Amino acid sequence: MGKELDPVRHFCRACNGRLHVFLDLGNQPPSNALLRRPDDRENFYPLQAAVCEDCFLMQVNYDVSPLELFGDYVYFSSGSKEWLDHTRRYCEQMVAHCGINTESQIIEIGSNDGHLLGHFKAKGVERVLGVDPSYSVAQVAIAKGIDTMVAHFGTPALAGVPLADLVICNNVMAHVPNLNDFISALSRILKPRGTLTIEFPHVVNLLNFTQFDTIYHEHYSYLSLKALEPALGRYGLFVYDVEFLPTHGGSLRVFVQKNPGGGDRPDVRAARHMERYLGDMTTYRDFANRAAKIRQDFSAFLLTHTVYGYGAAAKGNTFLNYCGVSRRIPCVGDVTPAKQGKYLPGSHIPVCDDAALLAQKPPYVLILPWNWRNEIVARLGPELRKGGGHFVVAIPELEVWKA
Ligand code: DWN
Ligand code: ZN
Repeated sequence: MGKELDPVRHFCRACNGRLHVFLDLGNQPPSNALLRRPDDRENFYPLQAAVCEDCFLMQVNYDVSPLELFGDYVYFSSGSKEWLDHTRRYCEQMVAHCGINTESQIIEIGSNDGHLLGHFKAKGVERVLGVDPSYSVAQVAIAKGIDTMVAHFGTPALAGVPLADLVICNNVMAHVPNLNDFISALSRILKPRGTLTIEFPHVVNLLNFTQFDTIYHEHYSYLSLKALEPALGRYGLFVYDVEFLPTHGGSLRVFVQKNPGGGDRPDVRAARHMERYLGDMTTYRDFANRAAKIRQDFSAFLLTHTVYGYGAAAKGNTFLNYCGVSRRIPCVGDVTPAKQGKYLPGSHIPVCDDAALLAQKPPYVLILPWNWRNEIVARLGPELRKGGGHFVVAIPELEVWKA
């Protein structure tokens, strides 16, 4: 028998340092792989969080193939009104900040359904290009007239990609197994005076607010300035500013250029200060203990209450599968047509639309995407209130309130 390759990663994807595993979420299916039928069988893979002992990049230590994860993607980033507002504001800001004009070339990596590039097009910027590996979401962008390349971005996929004045990487870098190749490709498409912005959920918030549910195979890395700066620097890219954003539980937007000049801006220093405990292993141990407590509290609550779910988010599946929830939750409501009528991976809970959920007069509705809590409360609250229903969130700790 030939020697099998060990699929578990022991060394850091960024710097090759040794990995230290601190949280085991069990064997889990890819969290966006919704099932078409309740008796379909999904693939399960180990889901463990680890941190590099050298550069302190947090990452999963088992890489599921991106082809399996992103081929037929069901996450459409225009599913939330708040997010649409967020991308509109970003467009306004970048037009002013980078002097974007009708001659500028803009490239967005992980362009999903193209709504962000649509904002630039509406301002008369014609040279916009999206790159996304998922055919299902790219088709929506193309139908809207957004030029989109269906490809996994990286150095092998650069043929025909122009040089850009602005390269946008919003919530995409975490989804890349080969971080160094990805950053090298970013550097190659950025004009010498171009700007690159990278937006990502800040790992400091993940750790401080016990957002363990955002750990899933799709997210190969959990980013910080501490881990990102050396990785960017290897390819001649330098951070010159950061911005703190409330999105996805607290994100960082990092501004990068090849030759920024000038000293560190105050927010860069503030971000580094926030990250001062990332090199301390007790940070990770305490986080893992709090995740276990959340599981314990929610499991006890579920035993004594009739709970429905809302928001078939990827993070919801990590949570439900870590808690070992199965059909005890009768259904989960979600506005995304591509998710409705399907079944959650692992738990096999059916996904329905808002009306079908509310028709059941749910006494308790667990909001799985806690990051959209306000928007969801506004959407469901009035109807839920009529039946005396309650909302529940489990993260950062169990909270129950009357609708
Ligand atoms: O990195 C990623 C990010 C940014 O988003 C991806 N890997 C996948 C995705 O993560 P997620 O699935 O946890 O994202 P959301 O945006 O928290 O998911 C929200 C879900 O809830 C969507 O399926 C849409 C749904 N929703 C709804 O049904 N009604 C959302 C809102 C606000 C609503 O009112
Ligand atoms: Zn490392």
